[in-house]
Amino acid sequence: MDRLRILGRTTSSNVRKVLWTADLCGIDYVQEVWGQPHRDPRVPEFLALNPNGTVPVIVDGALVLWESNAIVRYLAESRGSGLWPAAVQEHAMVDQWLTWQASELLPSWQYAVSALLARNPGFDDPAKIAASIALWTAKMRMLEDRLMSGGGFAANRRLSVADLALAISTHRWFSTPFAREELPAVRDHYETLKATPEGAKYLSAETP
Ligand SMILES: N[C@@H](CCC(=O)N[C@@H](CS)C(=O)NCC(=O)O)C(=O)O
Repeated sequence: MDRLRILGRTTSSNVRKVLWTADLCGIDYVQEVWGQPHRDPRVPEFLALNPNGTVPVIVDGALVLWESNAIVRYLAESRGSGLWPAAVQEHAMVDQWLTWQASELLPSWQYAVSALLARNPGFDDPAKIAASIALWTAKMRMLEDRLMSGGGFAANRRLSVADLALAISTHRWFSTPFAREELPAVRDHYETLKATPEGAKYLSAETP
């Protein structure tokens, strides 16, 4: 079988989740650097793989897959790594936190990160920045509670793909310049993962 293809630039947080998972699963993959400003994904060749025109995308034999959290689930499950537990109730918990990362946590920080970190034009409304920070902080407090009651992990008291996705989001929390609340369990979770070789690579200052 051909090597797994991972299409996406490492500067994308959604791509980093996938690369980190693939590394921990010991997968022999080839990365193709798609995404602005490197290679515009909104071209027919790429849109044929992902009609959203976004990265990441993987190609694994006949399977073409997009949506970063679907990809990390697939890689962890298909490679039999412990990052996706076999027991249904255990993987349901991992799935809950993965889904929460994408559907609740990520939207909460988008305005604040666009304004304060990316400094994108048009994101300069103080009221919207404050609202985004308030919502983001509320979500991060939920993560703090979960990590405190969960032995320092998102689910099942052990490492899973949910921890990787959450740490990538936490990286935004620490990279964005604002007076953030101190959340000790969140900091421990982040620093513990960042102290691993893969964590050091994917939670680095060059990739906020
Ligand atoms: N929900 C999608 C979001 C994908 C997405 O928005 N990717 C961004 C990078 S993080 C992208 O492709 N931006 C356009 C570009 O890089 O050219 C996922 O989780 O995979």
